[in-house]
Amino acid sequence: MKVIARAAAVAALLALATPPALAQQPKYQAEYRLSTVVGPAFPWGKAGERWAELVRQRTQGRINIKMYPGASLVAGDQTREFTAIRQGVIDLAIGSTINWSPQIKQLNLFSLPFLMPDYDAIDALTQGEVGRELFRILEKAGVVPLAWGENGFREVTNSKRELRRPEDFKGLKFRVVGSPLFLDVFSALGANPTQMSWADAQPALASGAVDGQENPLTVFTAAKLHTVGQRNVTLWGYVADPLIFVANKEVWESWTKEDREIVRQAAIEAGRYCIELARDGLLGPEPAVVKTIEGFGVKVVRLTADERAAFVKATRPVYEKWAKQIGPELVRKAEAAVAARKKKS
Ligand code: X2X
Repeated sequence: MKVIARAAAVAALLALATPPALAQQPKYQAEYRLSTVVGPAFPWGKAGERWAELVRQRTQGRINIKMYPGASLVAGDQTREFTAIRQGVIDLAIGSTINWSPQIKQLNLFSLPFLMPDYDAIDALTQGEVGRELFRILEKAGVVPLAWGENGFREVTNSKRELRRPEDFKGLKFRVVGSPLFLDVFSALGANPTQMSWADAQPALASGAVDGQENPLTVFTAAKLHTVGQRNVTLWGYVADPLIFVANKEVWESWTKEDREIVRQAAIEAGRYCIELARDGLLGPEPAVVKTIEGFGVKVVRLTADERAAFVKATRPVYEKWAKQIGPELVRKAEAAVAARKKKS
């Protein structure tokens, strides 16, 4: 007994002799790779820069984030981004719900046509119980969700004609993003949709391989889509894609508690900044960004309530089909949150 007690005492002394700071000093990488689809000319990329900057300052450079726009860590294939985060090819990301929805089917929620009539509806989802549920789903999928940002309401544009009625879509070729839901929406309108990455979309528009596309107006202006033939814009606000800030789980766990808190808080602040930029010039009855686009000689179509209702009707079967895939309970919860939303804007 005595011997054992002495051995325990020696072990305790040895443990004390090891300086705790040295024993617990985590190994940090020289650089953490942050993936985004677009760069600093866009609210999304500006938010990435802000996140990196805040973290660098507040950790005194311990955590050095470098942004890789153009989804370049996955060779531009934005629909593979989520898998690459899980695998550790990407350390941090700010991703669109659309691009991650092939892996996380519930993220298709925001792409249900005409679910969200205004910005308050987006907020009611992301800032409420639905948003928390989606974060729990992401956690279960093995990543660490930190904050919400925003890409924005996606308006439809094309080089050929004004789009006022579902019939106007007939036969037009559209580039759509990589969730099959978008193929269904554009097919329901009688158009010919083709999935391609954002990197491929711009040359395809320039060459006329496709006639149109859909993206937020901040993307239209930053990417100068009027210079690749996009002469018509229809404000239909059919879907909006929030952005989500996440970290790879192992990377997250390699940081001290204090550093994790810094990274999370910086993501929340950069997320708010992103939302502010994404809505800047787009609020109110005659938004400044719309005026800017009209100034480029682009025809902007504003739908009447009846015209909008025709699009809601034409896309309703797609809504119903995808509500089943997303999960009827989550969709019902989202509809209730939208109906009960507080009006700010
Ligand atoms: O590819 C797009 O259309 C973009 C930039 O909006 C997204 O990544 C969803």
